[in-house]
Amino acid sequence: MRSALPNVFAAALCSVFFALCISALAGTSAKYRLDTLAEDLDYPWGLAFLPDGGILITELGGTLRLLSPDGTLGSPIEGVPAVYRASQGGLFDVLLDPDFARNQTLYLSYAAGDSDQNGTTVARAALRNGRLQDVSVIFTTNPSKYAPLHYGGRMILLPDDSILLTTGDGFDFREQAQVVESELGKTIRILRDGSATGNPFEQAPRVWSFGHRNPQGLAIAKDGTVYQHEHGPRGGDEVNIILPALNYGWPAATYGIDYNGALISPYQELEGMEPPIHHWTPSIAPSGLAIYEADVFPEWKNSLFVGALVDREVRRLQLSDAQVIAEETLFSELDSRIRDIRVGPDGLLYILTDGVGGALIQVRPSHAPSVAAPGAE
Ligand SMILES: [Ca+2]
Repeated sequence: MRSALPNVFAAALCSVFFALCISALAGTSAKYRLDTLAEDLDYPWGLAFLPDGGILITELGGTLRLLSPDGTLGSPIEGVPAVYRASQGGLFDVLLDPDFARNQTLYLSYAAGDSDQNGTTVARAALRNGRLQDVSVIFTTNPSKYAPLHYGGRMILLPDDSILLTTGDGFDFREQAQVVESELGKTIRILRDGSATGNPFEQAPRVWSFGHRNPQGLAIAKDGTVYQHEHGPRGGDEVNIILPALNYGWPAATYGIDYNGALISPYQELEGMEPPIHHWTPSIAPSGLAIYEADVFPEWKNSLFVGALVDREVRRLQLSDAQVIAEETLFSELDSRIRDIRVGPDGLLYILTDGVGGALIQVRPSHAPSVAAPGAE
């Protein structure tokens, strides 16, 4: 479809003005092309790669779609539990069970409830004969809240095959992010049957870490490091490394201010609270997070890829020893709000653009032959 030219002019300039260009260039960007694999998606939000090469895609309105290995986009899969679709609420992420090939089991995160009482919820189901069966709710955020805002909703598997889930602070309930017993503004760790053992807080058995605002990015590196990002208010979007029992500060410590300009806290950092490893002011509105450790794009190895809704682009953060040493803007030619970005089992990047008419975009090296894909040019 579209290709990016190598950044030869910048590279030439930087050979002259080397010192000025270290952080801007650090690992001159790879040459790539963008192919549209699926389009006319309705607010796509998350995806999962199936063992047979298919891709499951969630849509915020409460539909789950299958992009078959032959490139056909299926009708909504039957059996998805009813979601609370309002404002930021709806169907969020899809995560495959580690034994999916044997048990066809997957997990969906979504907003459930009504305008008085709703919250981030996780259901477990089996995808058999093209529909979801044996659906059971294994997690509901306690307490519920009323605002249809700030749900978090991203899931990953930890190395012990338990599920890590982000929840938001519910917007009107930000102080609860500092209350360990509340499941608002937390990362939650549950076993795959919804039970919880081995977590750090006796009084809050499902809570893994606290002090979060609205995390919509979660990724785990091969070495087990868990990266997360979260929306700040006005400014103060953050990237964090998540460890159990730690306090990530919101709203006691933040680099952002309130939407109306008011100070939320006089503190950007506080003793006993984990500072972000990277933060953005003004906000980019991050959604979707991938860590690139594959070999297809050697220039991008050991990078975080962060989707940006407001900035309509992707930020690549070059890592060294789990620290961000450089930042690069990519894929702004899509001119789209970016909802999710993932690394496929093939080592390629996959991007979901947000909104009505959202698309699944594949990023492949520009020198590699394109596979037959619907919408590819
Ligand atoms: Ca923080």
